[in-house]
Amino acid sequence: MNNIKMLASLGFCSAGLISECYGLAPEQKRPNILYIMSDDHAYQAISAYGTGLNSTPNIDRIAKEGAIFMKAYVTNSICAPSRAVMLTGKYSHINGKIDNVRPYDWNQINFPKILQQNGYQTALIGKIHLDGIPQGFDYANVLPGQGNYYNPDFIENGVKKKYSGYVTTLTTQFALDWLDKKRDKSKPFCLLYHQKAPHRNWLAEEKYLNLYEDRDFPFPENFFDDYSGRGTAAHTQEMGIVKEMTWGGDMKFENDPYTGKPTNFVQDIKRMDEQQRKAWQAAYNTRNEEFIKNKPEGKDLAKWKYQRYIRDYLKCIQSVDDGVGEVLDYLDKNGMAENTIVVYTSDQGFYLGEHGWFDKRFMYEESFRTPLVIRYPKEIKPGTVINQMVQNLDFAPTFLNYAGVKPQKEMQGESFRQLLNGKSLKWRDAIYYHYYEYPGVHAAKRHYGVRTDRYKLIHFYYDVDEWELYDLEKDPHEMKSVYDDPSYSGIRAELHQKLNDLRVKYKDTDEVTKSFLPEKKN
Ligand code: SGN
Ligand code: CA
Repeated sequence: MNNIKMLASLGFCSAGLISECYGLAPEQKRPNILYIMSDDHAYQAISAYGTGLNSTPNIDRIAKEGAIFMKAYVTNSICAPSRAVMLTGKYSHINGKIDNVRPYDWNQINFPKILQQNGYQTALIGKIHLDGIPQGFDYANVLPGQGNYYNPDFIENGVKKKYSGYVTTLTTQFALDWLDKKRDKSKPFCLLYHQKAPHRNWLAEEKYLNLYEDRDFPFPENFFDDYSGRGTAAHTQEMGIVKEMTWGGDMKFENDPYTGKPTNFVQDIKRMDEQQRKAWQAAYNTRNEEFIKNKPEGKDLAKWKYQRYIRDYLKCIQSVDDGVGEVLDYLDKNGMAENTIVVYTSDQGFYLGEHGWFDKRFMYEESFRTPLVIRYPKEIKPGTVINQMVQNLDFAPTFLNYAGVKPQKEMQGESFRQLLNGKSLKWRDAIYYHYYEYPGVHAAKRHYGVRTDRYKLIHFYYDVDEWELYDLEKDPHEMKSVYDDPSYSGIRAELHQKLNDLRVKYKDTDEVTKSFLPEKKN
């Protein structure tokens, strides 16, 4: 046993001694961590990913001055579970937060708690969507639940208050205020700066209400997908832009343009002040009237709905990107850019019309995958591109690693620092996924699966028992399962084996899966 390990095993690694125990010279400054996360931000809507949809110069700056991950994934593509995974470094079946409905246990260990115990100042600002009082933070100013876009409530260290303004700009303002005035500057910090936007139902900041209205966005090539070539799950989901987007909340009509009946209109309208409401009406009224005159049908209606969706969605992202620019400027102005790790990611991906969908949940690529860019000038070369598969499971061990602290041994992710500093290229060759929230909103069936660099095997279960297999090289848009194609029988067997191995490795056995099934009603 070396000296460090011996000291650690004897319990000598208390707060303050940690940096010495794990090999950091005491005089070496531990990095700050600025962890920026938004909600439902698809990688397709970040210009650094090269899809050409919109322009996000500030998020792109993180990628240019640092690294971009081309294959970053989540373990369970839905909001609250994803956040629980990122905090704990453990899969949903271990941390207990399998869906948006079940309670989250804040008493369990999370990486901010460990950082706090090791001399970090920690803060959580914005959306967290986990019930209960956040633990592990010296300062918390969070939205209740999903939060509101306009004049939202925030809960500051347990005290709820309504604020005037737009949620994205307020969240940024609170983050800057904490960085500048509220933290203990003698300590390194870890700030979770988490935006609600661009979550449904995509309400833009006043100044962006007219952005993109003169642009027609291209349709994904599988926008009119008929789901042939796949099993039941793709056929029975309820996340279609045409079928499931509502006239009120999503399309912003006070009355259904076809029946004239009042819709369940945007709830935030009630929170808006006179001026905000006027800006809204000015932006939507004329366009809505024009639509009512034309009343398109069939594919034209589908296309119109898509354009309204994508424009509103992208407007929300513009405010998120502005906020990123403001915090990056703050670091520059205060000489902190060099010693601060800046991460930008989302709680999961999102469908922007691929397969005709919005929302997420499925293991099909656009929701499974999430954007991830990171900057740390001390260790990461500008322009680094990472092609290995990482998951949100890896955040906790990675941040602890950078802070010079050993992760809790039950954590299931791995530090991806080694990929970024080029020290090791040994890495996993497969990732594991498990989604649970069914029956539930959007009706995406329960499933788990494995993805390798080239293939994806998915098992849909509960009220079906169906397998799908995709060759992502030949079929990147996942239009045809080759599970029953005899020429893939070898690959299929290999993937089944890999899936079993991963279920054993991550302790997600059939018994465990069964324990999370809803009780059958008699
Ligand atoms: C709300 C949305 C859904 C969304 C869930 C979960 N409907 O219910 O579309 O899938 O949240 O989203 S809404 O009309 O109320 O916006 S998550 O990001 O929190 O998981
Ligand atoms: Ca989300």
